Amino acid sequence: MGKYSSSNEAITLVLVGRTGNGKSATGNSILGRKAFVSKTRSSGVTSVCELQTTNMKDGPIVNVIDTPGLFAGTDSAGKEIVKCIDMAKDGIHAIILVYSVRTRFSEEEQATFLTLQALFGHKIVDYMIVIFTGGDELEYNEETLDDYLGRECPQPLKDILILCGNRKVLFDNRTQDKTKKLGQVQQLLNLVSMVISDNSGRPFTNELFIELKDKATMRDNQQKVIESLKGYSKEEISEIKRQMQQKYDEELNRITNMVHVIFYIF
Ligand SMILES: Nc1nc2c(ncn2[C@@H]2O[C@H](COP(=O)(O)OP(=O)(O)OP(=O)(O)O)[C@@H](O)[C@H]2O)c(=O)[nH]1
Ligand SMILES: [Mg+2]
Repeated sequence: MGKYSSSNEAITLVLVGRTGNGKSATGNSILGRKAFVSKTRSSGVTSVCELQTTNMKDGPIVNVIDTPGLFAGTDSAGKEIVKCIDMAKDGIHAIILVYSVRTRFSEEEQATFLTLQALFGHKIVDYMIVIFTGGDELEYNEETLDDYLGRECPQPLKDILILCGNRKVLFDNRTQDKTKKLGQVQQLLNLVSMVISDNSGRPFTNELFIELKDKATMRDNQQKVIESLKGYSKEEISEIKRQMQQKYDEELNRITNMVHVIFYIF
């Protein structure tokens, strides 16, 4: 297997998409185990971002961040996005847009894509890969992904695929066939590897990212300084710590509100 990133660090992938499209199921297929809860339900199953890690056989360490259906205009959307950025300590190597061949591409999904661009800038498309879930249904109908897209691809989805450099994979998250399971993950990893090399090994970052990371680093450094302070009582140290945490939380709230506002404009 090829080299994935310049320093062979872990690769971080984030799964985004409408609720019920199969983000958690796809995360489990990538990890090769049932790490995320995936269920048939009319309302959202995953409610908070979650990170799980696997060490691919003969391959890289892969972090997978599963997200809730962030873009349904929920109150917690801003908070979850900030949390997701915070979780991706070393940046995000690829963003996986999860669509399903079992449901029609919706206006909400188009809006989600535009929101991601508004929030993170146009360059974010260079990090995107599209996964279509429901490969079993297409197989049942003896169709390929290209057949499906040939008859069922509205213009906005066509545009998204073009912007994403046509990087797309069909996933069947229900299959028991080991070869098929490995094959689809390998196809994804090949695209991830391509994305990483096209981006010169640099994970995604932008001002919002940098600002958040700086704040977290500052807080961690401050905490270390306090712990090494001499001549203060336990109570005084804990009061200083509390004030610092409060300041950090206020900053985080400010950023979270900003993200939230952008979400509501769209
Ligand atoms: N037939 C079929 N069903 C799938 C596939 N992938 C996911 N599903 C089903 O779709 C339903 C929703 O899957 P989830 O993984 O929970 O979807 P999600 O996007 O994580 O949903 P939220 O957490 O609510 O945002 C479950 O019943 C899955 O079994 C697939 O490839 N084929
Ligand atoms: Mg889920």
